[in-house]
Amino acid sequence: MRREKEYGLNQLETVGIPVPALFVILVGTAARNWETKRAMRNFLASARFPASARFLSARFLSAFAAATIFAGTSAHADQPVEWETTFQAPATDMMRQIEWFGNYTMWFIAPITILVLLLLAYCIVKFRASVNPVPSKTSHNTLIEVVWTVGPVVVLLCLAIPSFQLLTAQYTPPEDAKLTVKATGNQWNWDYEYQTDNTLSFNSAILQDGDRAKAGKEDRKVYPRLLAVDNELVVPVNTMTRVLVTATDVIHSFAMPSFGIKIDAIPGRTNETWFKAEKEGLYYGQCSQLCGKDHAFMPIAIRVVSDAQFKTWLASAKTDLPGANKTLMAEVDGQNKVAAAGN
Ligand SMILES: [Cu+2]
Repeated sequence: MRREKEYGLNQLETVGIPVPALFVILVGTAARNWETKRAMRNFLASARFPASARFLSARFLSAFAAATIFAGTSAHADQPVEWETTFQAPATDMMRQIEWFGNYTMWFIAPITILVLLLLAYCIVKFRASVNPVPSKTSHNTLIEVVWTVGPVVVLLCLAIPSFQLLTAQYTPPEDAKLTVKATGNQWNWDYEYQTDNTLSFNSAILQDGDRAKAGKEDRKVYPRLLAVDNELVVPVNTMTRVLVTATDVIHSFAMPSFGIKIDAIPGRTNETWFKAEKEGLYYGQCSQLCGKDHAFMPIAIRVVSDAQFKTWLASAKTDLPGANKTLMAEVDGQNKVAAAGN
Protein backbone atom coordinates (compact mmCIF):
# COMPACT_ATOMS: atom_id res chain seq x y z
CA MET A 1 0.00 0.00 0.00
CA ARG A 2 2.71 2.38 1.02
CA ARG A 3 4.73 1.50 -2.05
CA GLU A 4 1.79 2.25 -4.29
CA LYS A 5 1.49 5.66 -2.72
CA GLU A 6 5.14 6.33 -3.28
CA TYR A 7 4.80 5.19 -6.84
CA GLY A 8 1.92 7.61 -7.34
CA LEU A 9 3.97 10.45 -5.95
CA ASN A 10 6.87 9.62 -8.21
CA GLN A 11 4.57 9.68 -11.21
CA LEU A 12 3.45 13.15 -10.29
CA GLU A 13 7.04 14.26 -9.98
CA THR A 14 7.95 13.04 -13.44
CA VAL A 15 5.12 15.17 -14.80
CA GLY A 16 6.42 18.16 -12.88
CA ILE A 17 10.06 18.06 -13.97
CA PRO A 18 9.86 19.23 -17.60
CA VAL A 19 7.86 22.37 -16.82
CA PRO A 20 10.56 24.29 -14.91
CA ALA A 21 13.17 22.82 -17.22
CA LEU A 22 11.27 24.09 -20.23
CA PHE A 23 10.85 27.47 -18.61
CA VAL A 24 14.57 27.75 -17.99
CA ILE A 25 15.39 26.69 -21.53
CA LEU A 26 12.84 28.90 -23.23
CA VAL A 27 13.60 31.97 -21.15
CA GLY A 28 17.32 31.21 -21.34
CA THR A 29 17.18 30.92 -25.12
CA ALA A 30 15.26 34.14 -25.44
CA ALA A 31 17.63 35.97 -23.14
CA ARG A 32 20.69 34.63 -24.91
CA ASN A 33 19.43 35.83 -28.25
CA TRP A 34 18.14 39.08 -26.91
CA GLU A 35 21.29 39.97 -25.14
CA THR A 36 23.80 38.87 -27.72
CA LYS A 37 22.36 40.29 -30.87
CA ARG A 38 25.80 41.33 -32.00
CA ALA A 39 27.49 38.10 -31.01
CA MET A 40 24.76 36.10 -32.74
CA ARG A 41 25.25 38.06 -35.93
CA ASN A 42 28.93 37.17 -35.87
CA PHE A 43 28.08 33.57 -35.17
CA LEU A 44 25.61 33.47 -38.04
CA ALA A 45 28.12 35.01 -40.36
CA SER A 46 30.94 32.69 -39.43
CA ALA A 47 29.22 29.46 -38.48
CA ARG A 48 29.47 26.30 -40.47
CA PHE A 49 25.74 25.89 -40.27
CA PRO A 50 23.21 24.51 -42.75
CA ALA A 51 21.54 27.30 -44.74
CA SER A 52 18.03 26.41 -43.54
CA ALA A 53 19.11 26.50 -39.91
CA ARG A 54 20.75 29.85 -40.52
CA PHE A 55 17.48 31.15 -41.86
CA LEU A 56 15.66 29.83 -38.80
CA SER A 57 18.27 31.38 -36.50
CA ALA A 58 17.79 34.69 -38.21
CA ARG A 59 14.01 34.51 -37.73
CA PHE A 60 14.43 33.50 -34.11
CA LEU A 61 16.92 36.25 -33.56
CA SER A 62 14.76 38.95 -35.06
CA ALA A 63 11.89 37.89 -32.80
CA PHE A 64 13.92 38.60 -29.70
CA ALA A 65 16.42 41.17 -30.80
CA ALA A 66 14.27 44.18 -30.00
CA ALA A 67 16.93 45.71 -27.79
CA THR A 68 20.51 45.14 -26.80
CA ILE A 69 20.49 45.95 -23.15
CA PHE A 70 23.88 44.74 -22.08
CA ALA A 71 25.95 46.57 -24.63
CA GLY A 72 27.60 48.81 -22.07
CA THR A 73 30.86 46.95 -21.57
CA SER A 74 34.02 48.95 -21.77
CA ALA A 75 35.47 49.14 -25.26
CA HIS A 76 38.87 47.85 -24.25
CA ALA A 77 38.07 45.30 -21.60
CA ASP A 78 36.40 41.94 -21.56
CA GLN A 79 34.94 41.00 -18.27
CA PRO A 80 31.67 39.70 -16.89
CA VAL A 81 28.75 42.12 -16.76
CA GLU A 82 25.84 42.05 -14.34
CA TRP A 83 22.91 39.80 -15.27
CA GLU A 84 24.93 38.24 -18.04
CA THR A 85 23.32 34.98 -19.10
CA THR A 86 25.60 34.03 -21.94
CA PHE A 87 29.28 33.90 -22.83
CA GLN A 88 31.55 36.91 -22.84
CA ALA A 89 32.33 38.23 -26.30
CA PRO A 90 34.83 35.90 -27.98
CA ALA A 91 38.36 37.19 -28.56
CA THR A 92 39.67 34.05 -30.27
CA ASP A 93 38.45 31.84 -33.07
CA MET A 94 38.28 28.95 -30.62
CA MET A 95 35.82 30.81 -28.39
CA ARG A 96 33.74 31.67 -31.46
CA GLN A 97 33.52 27.98 -32.28
CA ILE A 98 32.56 27.14 -28.69
CA GLU A 99 29.86 29.79 -28.77
CA TRP A 100 28.60 28.43 -32.07
CA PHE A 101 28.42 24.95 -30.62
CA GLY A 102 26.51 26.18 -27.56
CA ASN A 103 23.92 27.89 -29.76
CA TYR A 104 23.76 24.91 -32.10
CA THR A 105 23.03 22.60 -29.18
CA MET A 106 20.10 24.79 -28.15
CA TRP A 107 18.42 23.94 -31.47
CA PHE A 108 18.18 20.35 -30.27
CA ILE A 109 17.44 20.98 -26.61
CA ALA A 110 14.51 23.36 -27.07
CA PRO A 111 12.48 21.30 -29.62
CA ILE A 112 13.03 18.07 -27.65
CA THR A 113 11.84 19.70 -24.44
CA ILE A 114 8.78 21.14 -26.16
CA LEU A 115 7.99 17.79 -27.80
CA VAL A 116 8.21 15.92 -24.50
CA LEU A 117 6.04 18.51 -22.76
CA LEU A 118 3.38 18.32 -25.50
CA LEU A 119 3.39 14.51 -25.46
CA LEU A 120 2.97 14.49 -21.70
CA ALA A 121 0.15 17.02 -21.85
CA TYR A 122 -1.54 15.01 -24.60
CA CYS A 123 -1.34 11.77 -22.60
CA ILE A 124 -2.50 13.39 -19.38
CA VAL A 125 -5.59 14.87 -21.03
CA LYS A 126 -6.50 12.20 -23.57
CA PHE A 127 -5.91 9.14 -21.40
CA ARG A 128 -7.22 10.46 -18.10
CA ALA A 129 -9.12 7.96 -15.94
CA SER A 130 -12.48 9.73 -16.13
CA VAL A 131 -12.86 9.22 -19.88
CA ASN A 132 -11.09 5.84 -19.97
CA PRO A 133 -12.92 3.61 -17.50
CA VAL A 134 -11.46 0.56 -19.26
CA PRO A 135 -7.73 1.17 -19.74
CA SER A 136 -6.07 0.18 -23.00
CA LYS A 137 -3.82 -2.86 -22.78
CA THR A 138 -1.56 -1.77 -25.66
CA SER A 139 2.04 -2.57 -24.84
CA HIS A 140 3.92 -2.60 -28.18
CA ASN A 141 4.06 -0.50 -31.28
CA THR A 142 6.86 -1.34 -33.66
CA LEU A 143 6.83 1.98 -35.53
CA ILE A 144 7.00 4.07 -32.35
CA GLU A 145 9.75 1.88 -30.94
CA VAL A 146 11.83 2.26 -34.08
CA VAL A 147 11.26 6.02 -34.11
CA TRP A 148 12.22 6.53 -30.49
CA THR A 149 15.38 4.51 -30.96
CA VAL A 150 16.53 5.94 -34.28
CA GLY A 151 15.55 9.55 -33.43
CA PRO A 152 17.84 9.90 -30.39
CA VAL A 153 20.66 8.14 -32.23
CA VAL A 154 20.44 10.71 -35.02
CA VAL A 155 20.30 13.56 -32.49
CA LEU A 156 23.33 12.20 -30.63
CA LEU A 157 25.26 11.89 -33.88
CA CYS A 158 24.39 15.49 -34.78
CA LEU A 159 25.79 16.55 -31.40
CA ALA A 160 28.75 14.18 -31.25
CA ILE A 161 30.30 14.99 -34.61
CA PRO A 162 30.74 18.77 -34.17
CA SER A 163 31.55 18.19 -30.49
CA PHE A 164 34.47 15.89 -31.29
CA GLN A 165 35.60 18.20 -34.09
CA LEU A 166 35.72 21.03 -31.56
CA LEU A 167 37.54 18.94 -28.99
CA THR A 168 40.13 17.92 -31.58
CA ALA A 169 40.58 21.55 -32.65
CA GLN A 170 41.19 22.59 -29.04
CA TYR A 171 44.06 20.14 -28.75
CA THR A 172 45.50 20.80 -32.21
CA PRO A 173 47.17 24.20 -32.48
CA PRO A 174 46.94 25.29 -36.13
CA GLU A 175 50.52 26.61 -36.11
CA ASP A 176 53.69 26.61 -34.02
CA ALA A 177 53.70 28.83 -30.98
CA LYS A 178 55.63 32.10 -31.28
CA LEU A 179 55.50 32.78 -27.56
CA THR A 180 55.50 30.37 -24.64
CA VAL A 181 54.38 31.41 -21.20
CA LYS A 182 54.31 29.23 -18.12
CA ALA A 183 51.52 29.86 -15.62
CA THR A 184 51.98 28.37 -12.17
CA GLY A 185 49.10 28.37 -9.74
CA ASN A 186 49.83 29.03 -6.08
CA GLN A 187 47.54 29.40 -3.11
CA TRP A 188 46.31 32.09 -4.07
CA ASN A 189 48.01 33.83 -6.94
CA TRP A 190 49.76 33.07 -10.20
CA ASP A 191 53.38 33.05 -11.30
CA TYR A 192 54.07 33.80 -14.96
CA GLU A 193 57.27 32.95 -16.72
CA TYR A 194 58.05 34.10 -20.27
CA GLN A 195 60.21 31.53 -21.98
CA THR A 196 62.11 34.04 -24.06
CA ASP A 197 65.86 34.60 -24.47
CA ASN A 198 66.20 36.12 -21.04
CA THR A 199 63.49 34.52 -18.99
CA LEU A 200 61.12 36.98 -17.41
CA SER A 201 59.07 35.85 -14.45
CA PHE A 202 56.83 37.64 -12.02
CA ASN A 203 53.94 37.08 -9.66
CA SER A 204 50.41 38.19 -10.37
CA ALA A 205 48.04 38.61 -7.43
CA ILE A 206 44.66 40.21 -6.86
CA LEU A 207 44.76 44.01 -6.75
CA GLN A 208 44.16 45.18 -3.20
CA ASP A 209 41.92 48.24 -2.92
CA GLY A 210 44.61 50.03 -0.96
CA ASP A 211 47.09 49.60 -3.82
CA ARG A 212 44.88 51.05 -6.54
CA ALA A 213 46.17 54.59 -6.38
CA LYS A 214 49.81 53.54 -6.36
CA ALA A 215 49.27 51.25 -9.35
CA GLY A 216 47.26 53.87 -11.26
CA LYS A 217 44.32 51.47 -11.41
CA GLU A 218 41.58 53.55 -9.88
CA ASP A 219 39.08 53.13 -12.70
CA ARG A 220 36.93 50.27 -11.43
CA LYS A 221 35.33 49.74 -14.81
CA VAL A 222 38.65 48.82 -16.34
CA TYR A 223 40.12 47.30 -13.17
CA PRO A 224 37.13 45.69 -11.46
CA ARG A 225 37.25 44.63 -7.85
CA LEU A 226 38.05 40.90 -7.46
CA LEU A 227 39.23 40.64 -11.08
CA ALA A 228 42.01 43.21 -11.41
CA VAL A 229 45.55 42.10 -10.59
CA ASP A 230 48.79 43.87 -9.77
CA ASN A 231 50.77 42.52 -12.76
CA GLU A 232 48.87 41.41 -15.84
CA LEU A 233 50.09 38.74 -18.22
CA VAL A 234 50.99 40.76 -21.33
CA VAL A 235 50.83 39.09 -24.74
CA PRO A 236 50.96 40.36 -28.33
CA VAL A 237 47.83 40.36 -30.50
CA ASN A 238 47.39 37.79 -33.31
CA THR A 239 50.24 35.71 -31.98
CA MET A 240 50.04 32.01 -31.35
CA THR A 241 50.71 31.77 -27.63
CA ARG A 242 51.35 28.51 -25.84
CA VAL A 243 50.53 28.37 -22.15
CA LEU A 244 52.16 25.73 -20.00
CA VAL A 245 50.14 25.32 -16.85
CA THR A 246 51.18 23.80 -13.55
CA ALA A 247 50.81 24.39 -9.82
CA THR A 248 52.97 24.35 -6.71
CA ASP A 249 50.56 23.28 -3.99
CA VAL A 250 47.05 22.12 -4.88
CA ILE A 251 45.10 21.83 -8.12
CA HIS A 252 44.14 25.18 -9.66
CA SER A 253 42.77 25.91 -13.11
CA PHE A 254 43.85 28.51 -15.62
CA ALA A 255 40.77 29.85 -17.39
CA MET A 256 40.07 32.76 -19.70
CA PRO A 257 36.44 32.81 -20.89
CA SER A 258 36.91 35.19 -23.83
CA PHE A 259 39.68 32.99 -25.19
CA GLY A 260 37.80 29.72 -24.71
CA ILE A 261 40.55 28.16 -22.59
CA LYS A 262 40.34 26.37 -19.27
CA ILE A 263 42.93 23.88 -18.15
CA ASP A 264 43.82 22.37 -14.80
CA ALA A 265 47.02 23.40 -13.06
CA ILE A 266 48.25 20.24 -11.35
CA PRO A 267 51.32 20.03 -9.08
CA GLY A 268 54.07 17.91 -10.63
CA ARG A 269 52.54 17.94 -14.06
CA THR A 270 52.59 20.37 -16.98
CA ASN A 271 49.44 20.87 -19.01
CA GLU A 272 49.43 22.78 -22.24
CA THR A 273 46.91 25.01 -23.92
CA TRP A 274 47.11 27.76 -26.52
CA PHE A 275 45.32 30.84 -27.73
CA LYS A 276 45.60 33.44 -30.44
CA ALA A 277 43.89 36.61 -29.27
CA GLU A 278 42.42 38.59 -32.14
CA LYS A 279 41.82 41.94 -30.52
CA GLU A 280 43.73 44.10 -28.12
CA GLY A 281 42.26 44.62 -24.71
CA LEU A 282 42.30 43.60 -21.09
CA TYR A 283 40.70 40.25 -20.41
CA TYR A 284 39.70 38.72 -17.12
CA GLY A 285 39.36 35.16 -15.93
CA GLN A 286 39.57 33.34 -12.62
CA CYS A 287 41.05 30.24 -11.12
CA SER A 288 38.40 27.65 -11.94
CA GLN A 289 39.23 24.79 -9.63
CA LEU A 290 38.22 25.00 -5.98
CA CYS A 291 41.63 25.43 -4.39
CA GLY A 292 41.17 26.63 -0.84
CA LYS A 293 39.87 29.54 1.15
CA ASP A 294 40.99 32.26 -1.25
CA HIS A 295 39.97 30.45 -4.41
CA ALA A 296 37.65 33.30 -5.31
CA PHE A 297 40.49 35.78 -4.96
CA MET A 298 43.04 34.60 -7.50
CA PRO A 299 41.97 36.28 -10.75
CA ILE A 300 43.75 36.02 -14.07
CA ALA A 301 44.23 39.14 -16.18
CA ILE A 302 45.67 39.06 -19.68
CA ARG A 303 46.50 42.27 -21.50
CA VAL A 304 46.64 41.87 -25.27
CA VAL A 305 48.69 44.60 -26.94
CA SER A 306 50.27 45.30 -30.31
CA ASP A 307 53.48 43.56 -31.31
CA ALA A 308 55.56 46.72 -30.91
CA GLN A 309 54.08 47.49 -27.50
CA PHE A 310 54.78 43.96 -26.38
CA LYS A 311 58.42 44.10 -27.48
CA THR A 312 58.99 47.40 -25.69
CA TRP A 313 57.26 46.12 -22.58
CA LEU A 314 59.18 42.83 -22.56
CA ALA A 315 62.53 44.56 -22.92
CA SER A 316 61.95 46.94 -20.03
CA ALA A 317 59.98 44.51 -17.83
CA LYS A 318 63.07 42.39 -17.38
CA THR A 319 64.68 45.14 -15.38
CA ASP A 320 61.76 47.23 -14.13
CA LEU A 321 58.38 45.47 -14.16
CA PRO A 322 56.28 48.17 -12.41
CA GLY A 323 57.80 50.83 -14.66
CA ALA A 324 57.16 48.78 -17.81
CA ASN A 325 53.55 48.16 -16.75
CA LYS A 326 52.98 51.86 -16.06
CA THR A 327 54.40 52.89 -19.44
CA LEU A 328 52.26 50.30 -21.20
CA MET A 329 49.13 51.35 -19.30
CA ALA A 330 49.69 55.01 -20.20
CA GLU A 331 50.11 54.11 -23.85
CA VAL A 332 47.00 51.90 -23.92
CA ASP A 333 44.93 54.54 -22.07
CA GLY A 334 46.03 57.14 -24.60
CA GLN A 335 44.99 54.89 -27.48
CA ASN A 336 41.60 54.26 -25.93
CA LYS A 337 40.97 57.94 -25.37
CA VAL A 338 41.74 58.65 -29.03
CA ALA A 339 39.44 55.76 -30.04
CA ALA A 340 36.67 56.98 -27.75
CA ALA A 341 36.87 60.46 -29.25
CA GLY A 342 36.07 58.91 -32.60
CA ASN A 343 39.41 59.46 -34.27
CU1 LIG B 1 43.30 28.31 -7.47
